[in-house]
Amino acid sequence: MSKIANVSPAEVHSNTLGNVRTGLSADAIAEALINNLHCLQAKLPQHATRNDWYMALAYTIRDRMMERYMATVASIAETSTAAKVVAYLSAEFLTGPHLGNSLINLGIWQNVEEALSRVGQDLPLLLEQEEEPGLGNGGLGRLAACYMDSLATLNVPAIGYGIRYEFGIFDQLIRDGWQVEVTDKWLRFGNPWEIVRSEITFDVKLGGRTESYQDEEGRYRMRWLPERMVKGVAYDTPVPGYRVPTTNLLRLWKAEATESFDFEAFNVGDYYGAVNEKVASETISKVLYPNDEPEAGKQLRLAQQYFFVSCSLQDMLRLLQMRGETLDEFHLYWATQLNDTHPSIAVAELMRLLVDEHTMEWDRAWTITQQTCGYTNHTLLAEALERWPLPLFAKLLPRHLEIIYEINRRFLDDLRRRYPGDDQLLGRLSLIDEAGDKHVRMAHLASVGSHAINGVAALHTNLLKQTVLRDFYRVTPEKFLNVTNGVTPRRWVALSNPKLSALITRHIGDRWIANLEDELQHLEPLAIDVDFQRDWQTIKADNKRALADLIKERTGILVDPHSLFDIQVKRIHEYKRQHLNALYLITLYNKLRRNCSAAGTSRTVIFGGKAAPGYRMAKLIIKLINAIALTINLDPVVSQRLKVVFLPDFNVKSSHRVYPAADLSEQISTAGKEASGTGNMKFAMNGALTIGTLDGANVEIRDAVGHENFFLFGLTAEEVEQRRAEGYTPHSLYVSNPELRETIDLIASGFFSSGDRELFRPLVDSLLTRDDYMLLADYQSYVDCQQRASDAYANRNDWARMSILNTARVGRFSSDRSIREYCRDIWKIRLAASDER
Ligand code: 26Q
Repeated sequence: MSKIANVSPAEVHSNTLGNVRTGLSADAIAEALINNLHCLQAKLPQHATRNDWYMALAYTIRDRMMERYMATVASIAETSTAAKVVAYLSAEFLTGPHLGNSLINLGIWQNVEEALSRVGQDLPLLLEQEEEPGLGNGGLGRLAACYMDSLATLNVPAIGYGIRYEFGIFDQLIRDGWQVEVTDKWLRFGNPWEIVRSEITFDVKLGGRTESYQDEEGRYRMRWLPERMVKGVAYDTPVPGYRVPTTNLLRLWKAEATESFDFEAFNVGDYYGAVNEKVASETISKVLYPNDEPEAGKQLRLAQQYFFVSCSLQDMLRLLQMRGETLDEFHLYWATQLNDTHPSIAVAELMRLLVDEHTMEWDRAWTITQQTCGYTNHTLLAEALERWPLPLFAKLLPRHLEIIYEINRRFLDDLRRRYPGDDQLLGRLSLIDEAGDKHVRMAHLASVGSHAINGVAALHTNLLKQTVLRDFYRVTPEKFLNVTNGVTPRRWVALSNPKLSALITRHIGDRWIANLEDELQHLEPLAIDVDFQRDWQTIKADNKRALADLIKERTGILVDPHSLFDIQVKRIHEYKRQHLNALYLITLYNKLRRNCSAAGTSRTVIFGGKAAPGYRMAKLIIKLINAIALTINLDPVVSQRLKVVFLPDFNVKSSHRVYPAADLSEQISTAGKEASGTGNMKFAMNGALTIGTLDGANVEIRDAVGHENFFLFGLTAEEVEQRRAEGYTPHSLYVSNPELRETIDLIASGFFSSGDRELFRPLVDSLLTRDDYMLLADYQSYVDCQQRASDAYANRNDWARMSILNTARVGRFSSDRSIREYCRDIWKIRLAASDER
């Protein structure tokens, strides 16, 4: 044992680390920067590149999180603290860049700015240098990141478990108006935020078969004889709470080859083959699937899910044992949240670990599994519910399939007793879909294996109970509850909108950052204060200029910061109806071509978002938007009043510039299709007014901000269903509405495609023959509503008042509120008195 082992952390801190590693003054930080530049980047200041400075700064900041991080980790692994720990299981964590957020949460922004200026560096340039970890597709992954921030801020000990993808979501280029995907090499220059835990590794079995045997005590048992094994290695990223002691961790697993298995058992004498095996093992954590809906039958995707779930549960068992608790206590120690069905194999894996590997009796293991797991559903789209073909499942996870059969047998037996003779009900609830090719229904596995099932907005939860999980609601209504999503005000206001933050703080103090729900409403009286309105408008104008600069840089398009900034940023999907926005643009274009009076509202309409690489229609929508943009922006008359921009590569980093610059937020999904939406909240927090349907969290946002401060249009979810039931015929709407007909005809004529009538035909045909997402049914109502928005914008002071009210009234959409609800209703975690509201 080295001598240091007996030294208390405080002594280590003062004796060996000293000020250079922990000091928060500008002096200490400046010294640390030079020190890190020297020791870690091997550079003298005069030779350092911008990236060298960025790395030196990142390590300097990371150093300053270590003490709290180690204390939190110790508290998770030690007996002394009795607190329950949250394990947030998610295949995606879309954290975005870490540097700025860390400075905000640690409260050292100004000192760092000062330190940098002493060494001749500029913070904004270094913030720009960070390559963001794009380890998620969109809403679901970003929600996980917001929840990690709130968990730490509320001092709830938590580990986010996921996958350390080597390649995150692709970078999007736009070439000739089309999306082109480029691999995201985010680890190219190293990742200063992570700490590799080479000693924390777990083996994960794959494939092969099972066999029964009798153990020493004569019990009949099963064992799994896998075909291959991979090893998961833990990579930890500290997650500091906002100005609190708690610094949680994001623990992401990287797949590597297991030395023993690949190199000794099978490949003796076959060096080349052994290396190939190694490569094959590592593919598991190689790349994030770029679809925001499941793709059928991709074995590697199932392997990814099982890989990270198995490592995570093994780690949780290890930590439980370190704490000296018995396995019987698992659910008292861990609250495990399943972020959609992607980690739902956890239900079968926990059963396998407890029963097969730790000889626990089935019933006991089942109680523990149900007590620990909670399942969050994020979709109502039937086609987006995860199902795995039985043969594929059996091949990769033979033991889990047996366990699922056993879970199912017991579940159905129980139902048979409760609902005698209702075989249809049993068939609908079964974990196995027997219609046609057999499938495992992952939402059913997650629902049966959890004590709580939640939707992500009030409407969504209600629809869940009536549609995709209707039968589960019938048999276990007590499991269902709603937790409306939220977003973290640290990243989405304090970090990305510093000027607005300063203004708010000047008037109501800075407590809003950690207590949005109670504090932000104090802005309300200021909504009619003309001086405040003026300051508010000035800041919005500044933010719009900053976005205009980004647009210029990325696209070459010049936009007018005085125009109404009308923004739709989100994944490109037919249900989100970016093409309804496009139809409106063409309509407006036609109107302006006929009569472009100087009066009236000028608009800049901005789109951003990625399409799944295999989603043909979504990619065609991007092409259409760019084609319309080209025509309009080149029209010498119309372009005075209207500009259209497709901002390429929308991601967390660019979104920091987008939300603060919006006047109007487009939330126009077909009612009943968007589970919640979270961009809607980010926009409103930054003072944008929403034009939207009664879908997802829009409903609650509208109730919060006041109906008069929200531009509502379109059918309700109920009306959508009714229209469909009546037999919806989009073509008759096309025939009866001349403005709509002119709009669609212009696309079909080849006007936006150099005369090519074929290019956009799939889009036009889809609208006229099926129109699955009912754009045409909502078209007129949308166009009229846009007109109301334009008219309202003409009165700038009134608009400013509404904008302020939007911000002031959306405090409840803080992820702190969501996490409080998860703690209270699902995880049964009591917050410290000081963290209660
Ligand atoms: C599943 C299996 C195979 C391949 C991919 C997937 C996959 C990956 C990502 C399926 C779905 C997703 C992402 C879904 C998502 O982001 N949903 C959004 O979640 C938000 C947070 O709750 C909601 O606000 C949005 O309404 C919802 O669309």
